[in-house]
Amino acid sequence: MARSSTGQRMGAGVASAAVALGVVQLTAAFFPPAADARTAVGTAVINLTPGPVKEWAILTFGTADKLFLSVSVIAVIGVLAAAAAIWERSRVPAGTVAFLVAAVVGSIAVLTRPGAEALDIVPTLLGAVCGIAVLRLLTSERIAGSAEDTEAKPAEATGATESTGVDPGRRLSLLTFGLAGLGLLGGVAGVVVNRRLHSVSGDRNSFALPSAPQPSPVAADVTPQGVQLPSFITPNGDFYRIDTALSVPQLARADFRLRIHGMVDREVSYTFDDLKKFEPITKVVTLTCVSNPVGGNLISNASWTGYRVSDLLHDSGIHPDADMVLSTSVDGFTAGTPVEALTDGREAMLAIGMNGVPLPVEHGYPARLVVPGLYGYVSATKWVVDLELTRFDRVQAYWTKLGWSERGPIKTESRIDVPRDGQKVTKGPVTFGGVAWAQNRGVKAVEVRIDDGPWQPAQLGASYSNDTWRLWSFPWTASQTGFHTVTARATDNTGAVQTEEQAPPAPDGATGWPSVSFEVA
Ligand SMILES: Nc1nc2c(c(=O)[nH]1)N[C@H]1C(S)=C(S)[C@@H](COP(=O)(O)O)O[C@H]1N2
Ligand SMILES: [Mo]
Repeated sequence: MARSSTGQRMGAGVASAAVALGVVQLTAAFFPPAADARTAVGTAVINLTPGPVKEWAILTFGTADKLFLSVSVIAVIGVLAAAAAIWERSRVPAGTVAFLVAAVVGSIAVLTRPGAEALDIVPTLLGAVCGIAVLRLLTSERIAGSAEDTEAKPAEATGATESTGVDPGRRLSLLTFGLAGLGLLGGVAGVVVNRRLHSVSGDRNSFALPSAPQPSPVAADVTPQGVQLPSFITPNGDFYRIDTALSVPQLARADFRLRIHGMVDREVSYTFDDLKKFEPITKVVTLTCVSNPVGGNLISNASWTGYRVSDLLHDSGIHPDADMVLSTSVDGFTAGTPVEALTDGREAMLAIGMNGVPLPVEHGYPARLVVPGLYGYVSATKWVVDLELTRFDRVQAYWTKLGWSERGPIKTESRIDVPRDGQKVTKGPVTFGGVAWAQNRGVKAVEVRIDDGPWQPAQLGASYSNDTWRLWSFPWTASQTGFHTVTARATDNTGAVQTEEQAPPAPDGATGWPSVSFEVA
């Protein structure tokens, strides 16, 4: 029986897990995307994570939520591998069994990916085999047992040191570190090779957007003077990003098909080239995430180029009792959008361009939905490949299954950007400001209150359209030193005033007045 120390055992476990993961990642690069067990397992973890925990992760980490997930999953795997290795014995091979269980779990995760085929589990199985081999090697009596001997006795007393120059304990550590390093290297190489082989950035670079009639130009007076606010149009690099995609789907234009089916008279499937027969349009629309807390920044505004969804649906003959379009992305995300919101005058789009360039890959290249007035989770499907006409009482989309509302109209909201919470303001004149939004209804007014004072009208930047946010400013004279608060509330064009009642993002969007404390000095 091997008698290596607990520390050596844990090292062996971590090294074998590293080799297994490295082998999986490297071989998966040469398989279709579904074979990427890292993405498959990560996605399964996301899918199985309870809604409130997901919400917490998005609130806490924002766009870094995926990094957090990856680090947590790797940490958990490391701890499990270390524990399993401690119990690995020749008669009770607990570590080996743990690897086999992991291989089964990984294979199931891979096979549940959209478009997965049986062969896609080959990298996972290969990784498990290599992991078991390394675990067996590092815990074998021949290697680990002799290392134990040298730890028990002074080095000079064992012949090993004299014959090889390296004592077996040291040799075991070197071997463990070396194999762990190789595993890590394999993993990194796998990610890099995968990106090289599957990246659509070349496809994107060679795509020239169709020229669409330009929307009305953004007038200078949409931006209030005297205060530093977010730019009316958000540059692509600053646009918020939220999705469940652990690795950004790489869908080339040539592989793109948009299938329209379900409760229709005629099923259709458009290739990317087929889309050219529709009239391109450009529209400025502010996108908002339902997970945006009061005062949060999961909201951005862009000029989108694409086609009217109503044009795409026009010839399919929608059955009158269909009330939902279930849109599905190439990686299996779904959103349920009222048919009405896609066919009424708001001009919901299949967008292919963002601020004058092809959609950035992380924002849905080659095509996504943009629906004015609805939160992203019920409308803005990126990498979209399927539109099914159906009914709200028949199917539930991704987030609705997790307890979020089946319909997600954007609520009338405002945000204070200046001052920042805790900011020091010098006595005298100062201008505060922020943004307000009520997409598809439009913002009519913003009011501001200092401490418990009366509500005063803010100055509004010009309204661009009902589908875009509105920037506002509030010139004020700070006279009393000390701590103060500023609170804001918006009114939309239906006359509805932003509610004071505080609600969390779940299930249908946060509410409450934004309030910021500052100090006059
Ligand atoms: N394929 C896919 N599309 C998706 C999502 C997703 O997880 N997967 N998330 C939606 C959500 S919740 C939001 S708020 C918007 C965000 O779009 P953006 O990342 O371009 O800002 O995308 C929507 N489209
Ligand atoms: Mo969202």
